[in-house]
Formats: sequence, C-alpha cells, structure tokens
Amino acid sequence: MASSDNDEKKISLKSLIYITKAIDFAIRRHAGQTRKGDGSPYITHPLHVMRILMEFGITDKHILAAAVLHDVIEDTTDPTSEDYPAFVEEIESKFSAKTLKMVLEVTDDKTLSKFERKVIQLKNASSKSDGAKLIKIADKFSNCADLHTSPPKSWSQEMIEGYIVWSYLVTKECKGVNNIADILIYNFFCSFVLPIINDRYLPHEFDSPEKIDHCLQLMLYDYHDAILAEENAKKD
Ligand SMILES: [Mn+2]
Repeated sequence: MASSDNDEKKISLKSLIYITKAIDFAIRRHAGQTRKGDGSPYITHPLHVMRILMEFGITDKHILAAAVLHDVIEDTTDPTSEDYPAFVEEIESKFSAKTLKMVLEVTDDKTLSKFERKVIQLKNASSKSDGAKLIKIADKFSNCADLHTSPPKSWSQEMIEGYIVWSYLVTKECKGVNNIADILIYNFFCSFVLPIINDRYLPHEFDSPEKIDHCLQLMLYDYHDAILAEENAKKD
C-alpha cells in the first residue's frame, strides 16, 4: 500500500548503492538458509521487510539497509564465538554506526531461552529508536504473512495463533512513528487478530477495548505456556 505522496518520493543513487551493498552482504550471509514455512531462500524475508518499509514511505538509507541486515547477526553468527566482535565491526565498517545500531536493537539475545526472548521483545519494544520500531513492525508483518500462507508443519494451531497475537502486541508497542504503519497495524488487528479472538471467545467477552486487551492477554499467557512446553519437551 502506498499513498500518492509516497509515489512521488525518491531515493538517491547514493542511497541505492548503499542499500544494494546491504542486499549483497545479506544474500551472502544468509546463503543456504531457508524460511521455515515454504522453504524459500531466507533472503526473501529481509527483502520483504525492506519493501514493507518502502511502502511506509521510508527512504532513509540507514533504515532500509538495517531492514535488509536485520537478521544477519541473530541468524548468521554465534554471539559467543570468537569471530563475533569482528563480524559486528565489519558491519559498522561496511555500513554506518546508525545502521549497525538499528540492527543490534532488533537482534535477540540468543543466549536467552525462546520464552525469555519473546517476553523481552514485548517489554522493550516501546523504548526502541524510531527506525528500529519500524523494522520491528515490518518484521512481524512479514513473518505473519508467511505464517498465514504457509505455516511450518511442526507448528500447532495454538503456536500459530499465539505468535500472531504476540506479534500484534509487539507492533502495538511500536505505534506512533509512521501514519501508514499505524493504519496497517490496525488492519493487521482486523484481518489476523480479530478472527482469532472471534473464534475463541463469545462476542460479549470482547465487546470493549478493555475486554479485547484482556482476551489478548489471556492468549499471550497460553502462548507463553505453549513455548515453555515446547522448550521442556526439547530438554527431555
Ligand atoms: Mn526477521
């Protein structure tokens, strides 16, 4: 979705070169990796995230490059490895401190459990920089779109619905930076979240904003329980 104002927006040649460099870097880092759902090359996801930001009207090269690079630290390196500091330095030397800062802001600490990471993302979302908030929103939109069209076979319905509700709650914490993003968060709620609570609760249980929040909170607890159960099953 792009407004007519956005149709007129331009990205400079210098910015395009910078962004292309980031795409090149991300393609190499994610080489061989595939998306959980349909098995397409992993790079389709960071590219989708960047495209969503462009649809928000974002032309800032630091933000767009950070969008393409948003998973390179989290998914292509081990933070406890010896090469980790050099890898982070490499990103800063090839790109900018601004880009690196945003990438780090949206990088989960993989030394924590999946459960802890989900809790922290939700807790910290509202204190991120504007660029990082926009990347977070686009990341959740991209993941939920993929989840909707081709859910991973191993995911239960509870995990899928929990992920969507959790994603919505994270995007809600990131509101107020960009008008188009805010409208799309509302659309996301209507087309993805509302059908879920519609299915699960009686109409009178979610007939006010407070009750909707309460239903979402209950679903979030279920999601947390499902993740903990999954983690415990892995340990056994
Ligand atoms: Mn991502």
